Amino acid sequence: MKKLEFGKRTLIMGILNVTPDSFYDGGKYSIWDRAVQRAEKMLEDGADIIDIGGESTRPGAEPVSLEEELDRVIPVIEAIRDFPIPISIDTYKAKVAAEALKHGASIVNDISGLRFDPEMAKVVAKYNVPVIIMHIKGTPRDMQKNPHYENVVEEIKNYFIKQVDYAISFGIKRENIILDPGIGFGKKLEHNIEILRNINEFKKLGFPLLIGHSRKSMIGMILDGIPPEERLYGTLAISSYCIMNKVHIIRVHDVKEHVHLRKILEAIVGA
Ligand code: 7PJ
Repeated sequence: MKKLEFGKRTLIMGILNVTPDSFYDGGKYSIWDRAVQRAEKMLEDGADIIDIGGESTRPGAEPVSLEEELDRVIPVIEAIRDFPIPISIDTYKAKVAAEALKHGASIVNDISGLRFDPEMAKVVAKYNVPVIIMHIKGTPRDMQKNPHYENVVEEIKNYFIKQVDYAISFGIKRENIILDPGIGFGKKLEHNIEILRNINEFKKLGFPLLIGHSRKSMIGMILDGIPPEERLYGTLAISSYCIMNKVHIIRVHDVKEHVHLRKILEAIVGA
């Protein structure tokens, strides 16, 4: 079992979309061999984890069928299962998670925080693997339709406490839980900023924290509407902030750039 080591340095999770419609990769890697090539490049560039997803959860995206999602991700997992780094499966479907785990994935990344599929908690408990519990308000289809919070940080913290209890009630071990406030998932720009500003509030809950901000719309909004292709430098700015604040995992498209970023910061402040 490939173990994740937390606390020494921020881990870099490389995003591998196996989708024809993903907002950044734009279908370039939609076919399996392109996905595998991209995974090989991420490994070579120094990724600590590869996160494979077969369904786009960008705002407004339509769900894909179970069969289609399996058909996209399983061949890619099989092709890279012997990599020396762990593979995580980005899905909210228990069946996809179970099949991915059988075929070589060893982390579950659930954007619904174990809520969309009632079987998900059982699968995670059965395979005894780390799980990322993300916060989302609404569903990918409707989440950006005027989300409202009284206190976004408190609401997400309370959600985490509730979902951790839920996970533990199914036999998921505490040490397997990773929390993620879900940048852009039912949040306006001001909410995303508030989350980042209060990053240490989430860490106080005592679980490793993941942040997924890579090339997201909050960066486009701050930078006068630039498109995803131009959001690398903005992404790196937020990543620097995350690394300086000892976030445990950052989920990014651009692995090499982030390995460089982390090396420079470690050279200055110490690993
Ligand atoms: C996230 C994710 C995130 C976690 C996506 C995109 C949208 N999983 N999957 N956290 N985002 N855990 O990459 O823009 O922020 S898909």
